[in-house]
Amino acid sequence: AHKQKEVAERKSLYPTKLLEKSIYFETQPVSLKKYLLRPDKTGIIAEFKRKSPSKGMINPYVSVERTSVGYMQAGASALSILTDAQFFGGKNEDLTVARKFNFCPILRKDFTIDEYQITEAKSIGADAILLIAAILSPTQIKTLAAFAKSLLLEVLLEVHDKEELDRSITPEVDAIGVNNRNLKDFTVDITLSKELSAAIPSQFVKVSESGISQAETVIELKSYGYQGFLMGETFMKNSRSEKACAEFIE
Ligand code: IGP
Repeated sequence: AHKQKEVAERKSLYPTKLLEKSIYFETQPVSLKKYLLRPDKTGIIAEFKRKSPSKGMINPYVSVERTSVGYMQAGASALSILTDAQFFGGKNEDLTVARKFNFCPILRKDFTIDEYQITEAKSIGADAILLIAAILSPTQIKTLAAFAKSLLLEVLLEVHDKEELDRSITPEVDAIGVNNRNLKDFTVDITLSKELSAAIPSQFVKVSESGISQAETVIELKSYGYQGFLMGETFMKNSRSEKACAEFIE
């Protein structure tokens, strides 16, 4: 609900017509899907987030420039940038900064509920957006994903269980993310990714999200068919997040 208000406010300040003047409507997007499938890459989508509802403040003074460049130098396949202010302490400018300093796919991590936010994602230089099955109807998912496609943005659809997966899956999305974090009690359990893997059709890139802190876990999830690994806290809780990422990948 806080999103609806926030989006309405931004819409009146920066109408769609204005956003469409951004140079990113003319530049070629970088494919998240392709990068995750490249065998020479780690598959790690390294996330930038200052705080979270489950952990509170993680790393308030961290530099998005240093962190994002460091993540990519460490060998990450892509970046995930939180732009939600209220729960994650993010802003659109974080993504714009990351965009200016990196050539790689960038996922705009936000609670997408409106087409306006997708135009906005494009205007700030994102290559992919997130749709969360738990907060959207199957029709909304289909419509928003088709709209993203029309702007050449890729879509990561996030699910938490088999029921969400079955009702939400649609050919307009590119990747399916299984979120190992339970949204009710914030516990994480990667067995969820293992259980759901077989239910995800092979034309979708499989991403395991949240609670990954061990290289062994990545190797194990790969054996279950996962190609993408979304990791935030493990890196961000270190004041030198990019160093933590480099050490993890080594
Ligand atoms: C990263 P972790 O446990 O490595 O910090 O998790 C990512 O999966 C998590 O931030 C996330 C998220 C989301 C954040 C998953 N889905 C939806 C905001 C909105």
